[in-house]
Amino acid sequence: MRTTTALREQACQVLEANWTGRFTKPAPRLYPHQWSWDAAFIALGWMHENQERAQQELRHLFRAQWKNGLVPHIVFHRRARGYFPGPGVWETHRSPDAPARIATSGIVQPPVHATAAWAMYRQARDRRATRAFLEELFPKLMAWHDYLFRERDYHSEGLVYIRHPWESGMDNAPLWDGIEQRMHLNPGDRPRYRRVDTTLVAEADRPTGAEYDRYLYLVRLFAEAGYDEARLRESCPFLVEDVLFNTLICQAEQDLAEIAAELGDDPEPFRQRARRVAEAVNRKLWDDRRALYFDYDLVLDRPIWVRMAACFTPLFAGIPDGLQAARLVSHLEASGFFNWDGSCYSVPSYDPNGLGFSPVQYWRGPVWININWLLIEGLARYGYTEHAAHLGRTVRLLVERNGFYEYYHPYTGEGHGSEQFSWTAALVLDLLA
Ligand code: 2M8
Repeated sequence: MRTTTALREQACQVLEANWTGRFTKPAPRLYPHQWSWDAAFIALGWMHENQERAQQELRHLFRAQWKNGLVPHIVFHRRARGYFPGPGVWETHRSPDAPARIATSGIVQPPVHATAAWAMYRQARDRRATRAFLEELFPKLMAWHDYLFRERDYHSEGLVYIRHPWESGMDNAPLWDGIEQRMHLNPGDRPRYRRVDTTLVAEADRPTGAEYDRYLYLVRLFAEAGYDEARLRESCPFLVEDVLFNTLICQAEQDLAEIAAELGDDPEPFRQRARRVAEAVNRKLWDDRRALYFDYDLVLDRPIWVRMAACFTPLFAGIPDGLQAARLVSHLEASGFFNWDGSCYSVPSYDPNGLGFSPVQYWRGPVWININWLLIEGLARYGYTEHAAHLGRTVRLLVERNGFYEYYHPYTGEGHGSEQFSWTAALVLDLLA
């Protein structure tokens, strides 16, 4: 077993190697630009080593915020090549809201930013310097959350929707299989493109060609609609109220309330909005018979009964009551997601007994460190400290034995996807702190 100091040093080396001088790349070659939720997780790691870098990470992302408050899922790095789809595919100039001089994508990712900013402030040795940063970021975070509630709450019910699998952060999760099958593409609808990802990591670890066709089809739909949300809301074949996304906005609103209070503003509107999301998640996404939260397909107007590790994450935002939490934890243990005996590295991203489970294919089974981090925090929040500690040990074992990979085979622990993956390193730094 490596010492904690050695592990921390290695994690720092990963972040340092991926630091571009302006932001931290998620991975050395596979992801050469800045990604939105990666930036927040990465800031949670940097904050233990270098507050300036942590702040720079979020500053760089929010500099690319759209006029309507949207925080893009990718901020393109001018000098970087070798990623598909690049700025030309997104055509964000068709939107009056996109920044003129910064190339970005036109979709979002889960909102972890206020959570990262508040943690950075609490962690800071020099609170005065960090307070100035918090003051600078506060209006941008508000605009970001306002955008989500203004543009993405279809029924004004306190839940925000996503309109692309990439917006969930869990790109090829089995959650989307049904919707993607419904999206029948005629030959003329099939975009022509050449992927780069499969030249950099094993093809079997990545989404399929059929999935990429649909990802690109949706991007073209958005560009052709000029990114006009009112139009997209009515025409997009993919509209989902996602458990993970809504959990993270719920927690982010709670953290924004703390930030507001610290800056002398009224925290109550943010607390109210967080409560409203929590109530809506419990009302609409909680399945009492199955004791689990499920995504909701707004197009078919019905739940998506697919069991992902993400379905347990409302624990992170304090959404379930004590009884629901106890049932969730029993479910976690009984279902093959969580193993005390080490027969499987907990927690795989998707139900090991589920249809289409794969131990190597991206979001269809492998263990992801960010999902584990959310579950560790959530279990600890409800007093399940032994469970949280067990997951913490699993994460440590995975990186010690295999390195800082993007995701891991749940049975062998072998690393998959990209090596030197930034959020794995960053969240290990946070867990070791
Ligand atoms: C993955 O997604 C990108 C597209 O956004 C890709 O596959 O090219 C996902 O794992 C996503 O959650 C992550 O933010 C991104 C960068 O790490 O990679």
